[in-house]
Order: sequence, then structure tokens, then C-alpha cells
Amino acid sequence: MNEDVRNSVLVVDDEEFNLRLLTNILHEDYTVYSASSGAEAIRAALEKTPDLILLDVLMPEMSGYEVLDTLKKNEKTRKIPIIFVTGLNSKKDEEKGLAMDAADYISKPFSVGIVMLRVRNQLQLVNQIRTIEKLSLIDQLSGIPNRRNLDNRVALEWDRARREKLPLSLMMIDIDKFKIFNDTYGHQKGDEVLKKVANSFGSSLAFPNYFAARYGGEEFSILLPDTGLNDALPLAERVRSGVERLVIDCNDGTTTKVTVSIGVHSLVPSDEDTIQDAFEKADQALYNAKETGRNRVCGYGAAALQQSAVGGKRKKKADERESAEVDTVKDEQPARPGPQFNSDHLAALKKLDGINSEEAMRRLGGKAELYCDAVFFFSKRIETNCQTMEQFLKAGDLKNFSIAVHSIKSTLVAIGAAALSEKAAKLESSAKGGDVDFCLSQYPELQQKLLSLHGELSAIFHESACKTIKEPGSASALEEIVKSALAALEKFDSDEATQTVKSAVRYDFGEETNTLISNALEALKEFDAETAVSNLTKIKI
Ligand code: GH3
Ligand code: MG
Repeated sequence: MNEDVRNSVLVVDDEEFNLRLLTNILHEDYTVYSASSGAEAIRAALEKTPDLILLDVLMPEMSGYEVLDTLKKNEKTRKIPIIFVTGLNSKKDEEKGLAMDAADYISKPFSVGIVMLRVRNQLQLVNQIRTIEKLSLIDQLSGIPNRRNLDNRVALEWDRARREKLPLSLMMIDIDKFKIFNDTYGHQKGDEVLKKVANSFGSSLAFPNYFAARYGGEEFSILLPDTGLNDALPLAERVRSGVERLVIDCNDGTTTKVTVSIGVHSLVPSDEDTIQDAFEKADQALYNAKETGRNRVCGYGAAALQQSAVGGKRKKKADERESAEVDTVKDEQPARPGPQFNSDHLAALKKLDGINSEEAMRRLGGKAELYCDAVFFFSKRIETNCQTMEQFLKAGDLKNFSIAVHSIKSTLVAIGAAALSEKAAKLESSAKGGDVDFCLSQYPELQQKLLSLHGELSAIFHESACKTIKEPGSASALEEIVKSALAALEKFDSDEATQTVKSAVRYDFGEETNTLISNALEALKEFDAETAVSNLTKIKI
């Protein structure tokens, strides 16, 4: 795996319990985003383009299958691998998921080890593919040289032209209204067009020295060594008309056309010129070609062009992206901090009737903190879950009722509440079978049991919610904490420093030290590193 890249994972589940668990399991190694419905998942996938999606199958309103289908149809998201994480455990369901192009399948209740391994495997694949693409010199889709290849060639030709004082031209070519083409004819057709356009350059340019490459997306670039603007413009015109002449078959027997806009910049490079600047100028010319009606060639340097040359097409695109992100960026959710848990919570949870927390925790690799956290968040949602189920049932919407019951059922299994989950399972299958009477008569009992579980859990978490352990802390632990916090602050990593200092709060190091620790923590919350350091260094070890 490429160590430089922190991969991102989008976790989708309508159950808070699973979202919490998966987020907590994954956040140390990956950037984790979460979504609690199908619609939210699609929005997040488009906005964040995560490297991997963990997708629940049964969700009200929009199922995981539908989400997958939508994402696979979108250019931006179709390559993101998707792992189904689901309580549907039959082989048939697994087959269906995999046949729909899911990358993998994890059954609920899941074990931490399996989730970590499957996620790691998928991300390794993603990273390997990226590395191969980066190392390769040919663009996989169009079959012509890729951007990396172009950059190498331009650097070579640039040096030669500078040394020998020869002209050199750059064309930037962009397919017109290609988004609409994709929307109308589909991305697959769009891909075919990219290939056709790329292959048309050769026949348009009966000129041995040119070098054409896919610049990225629907943009191409052609490098013309030993060529000044007067020769480059007619060549660009031939490229443009060559594309215009292409006949594109639509699958229904009709045909259509595409056009390109081209910006050209020519120069004899001097020591002051830079390659980047040359591309920007070609890009500004392209922008001008777009602005003045598309399907045309513009050379950099015309009077009108200088007026409008406030930023090329690519710059404009980048700006658009930025402003879009300002509007819509959602908080990423690395380990949203939950309450601190201690041995009292766990002891109380273990005493609960009908819950086998030991078994549930084993699946989580024995991580009590993870278990308590997920149960806490599940508990907070019980009332809302009950309201949802009740509403669906009262409205006679057995499909959504069964989905809501299914979610609760798999969470109950995961927390170790076997008997209750069995009741939920019976209701789910009756709802699926359309047995309204059974559902109406049996649901109240499930609801009553869930609400009383909610009462018990609230008591546990509320009673000792803010109680710290206050075990006497050892001197070596204190030294370790202070050292790590100071080291983190030196690296300007205030998150890490905050986490470290936070871990000291639950211990009793004596009043003076405890005050310094809480002062440091307060200062960190205010991003006041100086005060934090001053308090930490005053601690006597
Ligand atoms: P303009 O005339 O201003 O260039 O409009 P446009 O629609 O071509 O430009 P825009 O930047 O809005 O959209 C570019 C489109 O190109 C959107 C994207 O889906 C499509 N595209 C980029 N790369 C690929 C690809 O590899 N395959 C397919 N099929 N489409 C692609
Ligand atoms: Mg375009």
C-alpha cells in the first residue's frame, strides 16, 4: 500500500450502531465518512469520491442495491469498489450482491478482524491500480500517451527548443458539451467517443513529429515541435474538422456528432518562460474558443483573448470545484468523540438480562470501549427507531416496516441480545409475508421490550456518564503522557496532543498536576498551544 496516501472510506448504514462501530474501527487507518441513508450515500460519494464504500443493503427508502446501481452509472463514482455489509445472510443474497459488481460481501454481525482485512484488501487493490496507472505511459481508455508521458516529452522538446531557439506549439483540445453527451447517450458511449477522438488526431495530422496525449478527462493536448503559430493554427483547424467529421453510432441505428474547441499557444522558449505558463496560455486560448461559441480554434495572443485571459478553462473548473465544496462539504467523521467509558459501564452492561455482551465483544476483538460506544449510540436511537417502526406499521407499509425491523434485528444480534433479535426476526419474516395481523399483535411486545432496554441502558450510561476512573495514576504513565503531548505539539498536531492529554484526565495524579492537565486541555480546545505547553512543562514528574 502506498504509505503516503491516507485512503478514505464511506460507511453507509441506517443503524447508528453500525455507523459508530465501523467508523471507530476504521478511523485510525483511514479517513472515514458516514451516511445513514441511500440518498445521503450518493451525495457523499459524489462529493468525497471515497476510495471504498461499505454499504448496508437493507435501508428504508433506497436499498444498498439501488445505491450501487446509481453509483455504477455515474462517471465519477463508477470505479469506487463497494463492499456490502449486510444482515441478509443467504448465499442467494451474496450472489446477487457480487453479480451486481460489488467487490466483496461481509455478513452482520461482523467481526472487527474480518472488516479490517477485507477493507485493507480492497484498498490495497485500489492503490495498486493507481500506481500501475501512474507508472504506465499509455492512457488505458484512449490508447494514446497519457499525461505523464506528455509531461516527459514536453520537458525534452522544451529544452531542445530553448537551446536551438526553435518555435514550439501546444494545443489544448476539449470536447464540447461532453457532459450533455454522456447524460444523453451514457458513459459507455462517451468512452467510445473519447477513443474515436483520440484516434482521429493521427489522420488529421499527417505530420510525423507531433505528440498527442490525453491530458485528462475529456481534454487532450498535442505538442508540435519546430512549429510556430502560423503553421500550428491550420493544423489545429484540421484536428477540429477531423473530429467534426466523425460519425458516432447511437445504439438505436441513428448517428450523432461531437465537436471540440482548441486553444493554441506557440513560442520560442526563453530562460524566463516556464512550461506551466505555456500550458496556461494554451488553456486561456481554449477558454476563449469556448467563450466565443465552441467548435473553433483560438490562438493565444489575439487582442480579444488578452482581455478575457483572466483564467483558463481548467482554472475556471478548479474554481467551480472549490466553490462547490464550500457549499457542500460535510464534516468527515473520524471517531466522533463519544462519552468516556469505564469499567462501571461494562460491569453494568454485563449484568443486563438477555444480553450476552461477552460474546458480542469477542466479535469486536475484545474491545470493550468499542462495544460500549456502539451500544451507547444504539441506545440513544431506540426511541426514534420504535417511532419509525410504529409509523410504518400503522400506515400499513409492511415493506418499510420489515426493513426497519431488519435493522433493529441485526443490531440486536450484534450487541448480543439474542432473544430479542429472534422476536424481531419473526416480525420481519411475517412482515415480508404480508401477515399484518401477526405484526400488529406482536409488534407492541417488541417495542415494549426495546423501550425497557432503552431505560436500562440510559440508567447505566447516565449514572456514570461523566464519572472518571480516578485510579491513582502512575508516575511513568504521567511522564509518557506529558512527553507524547509535547512531542505532538512540536509537530503542530493539536488533535494528537488533545487526545493524549485527554487520556490523562481520567486518572488522579494529585490536585496540582490534575489542575495543570485540565488547564492544558482547556488551552488545547482553544487552540492555544503556548498555554498548553506552559502548563504541561510545569508538571512535576
Ligand atoms: P464544455 O463545452 O464547457 O467543455 O462542456 P463539458 O460538458 O464538456 O464540460 P464539463 O467540464 O462540464 O464536463 C466534462 C464532462 O466530461 C463530464 C465528465 O463526465 C466527462 N468525462 C470526463 N472524463 C470522462 C471519461 O473518461 N469518460 C466519459 N464517458 N466521460 C468523461
Ligand atoms: Mg468539455
